[in-house]
Amino acid sequence: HTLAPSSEAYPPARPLVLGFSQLGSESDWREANTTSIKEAAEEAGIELLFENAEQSQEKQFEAIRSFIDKRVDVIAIAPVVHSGWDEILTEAKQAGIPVIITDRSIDISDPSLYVTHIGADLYEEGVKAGKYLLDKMRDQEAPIGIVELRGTEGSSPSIQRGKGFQDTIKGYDEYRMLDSETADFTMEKGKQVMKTFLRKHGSEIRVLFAHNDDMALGAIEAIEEYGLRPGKDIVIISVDGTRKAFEKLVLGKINCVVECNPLLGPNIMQAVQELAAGRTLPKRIVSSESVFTEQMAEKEVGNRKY
Ligand code: GYE
Repeated sequence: HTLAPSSEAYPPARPLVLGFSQLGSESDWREANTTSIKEAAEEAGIELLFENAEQSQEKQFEAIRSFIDKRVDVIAIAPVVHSGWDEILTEAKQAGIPVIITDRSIDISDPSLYVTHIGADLYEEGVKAGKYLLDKMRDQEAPIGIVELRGTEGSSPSIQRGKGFQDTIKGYDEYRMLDSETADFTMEKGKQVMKTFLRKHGSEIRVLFAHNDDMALGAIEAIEEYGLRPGKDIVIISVDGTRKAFEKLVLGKINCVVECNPLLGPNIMQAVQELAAGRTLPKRIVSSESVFTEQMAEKEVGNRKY
């Protein structure tokens, strides 16, 4: 897709208009992502139409249709779930509006329905979590019971982090997945679901893999209320790398945080401008990320930007 650069002066005389469909505001990661997008748009002089879908794909469809009606220059979508995007993206394509997919990935039969996907390698994050676990528990006695707090059902971070983790530990017989439930990426549900895990499995639980920090923070409360020590009696691994999770890492209540960078605003605005200038973008733009353990936490906690 291009925005007909030859028939229009570049930079264009009017500001570019970006319609952004944000999936929700379920976590600290998401808040940081939204702030980054708003600030970067402002900085780049891009007019931003921003809609929050509160975790509803239906609401995302409505937002995207309103962007099409307003004939925005570019549409960007942080998609709540993995599937079901063919029809709405076809509508955008027919209207001649290029679509950027950001953060979560989508499962689509025709890849020409979007120009690029900007975001982290979510499968790799699950692999990193699994590798940390193998390392950490190397000399521990079997069986090692694991519980998993999954993200939003049908969302790509939940599917891919879960799969990356499973693929990494499979073949090691000492590990046993005791339970795996969705807690929708929120702190409140993380606490609630962890409570039921503890009620069902008690001290058999040696490891918690939480698909994001907010759920891990909720689970920590549940574990303490149950009378166990998070990070000691139960090893905790989570994903994102928010400041609040880092504070728990410093205290040894979380053992490992796999970083997922929400600060995608500048990348997205750059992509919008390049599309407007008629350039072709790479189909995939991956952000680079680290893994942090308790030992590294003290040094890093002051540097966290989200
Ligand atoms: O990990 C979680 C958020 O899609 C990668 O969504 C994102 C995830 C992030 O709610 O905290």
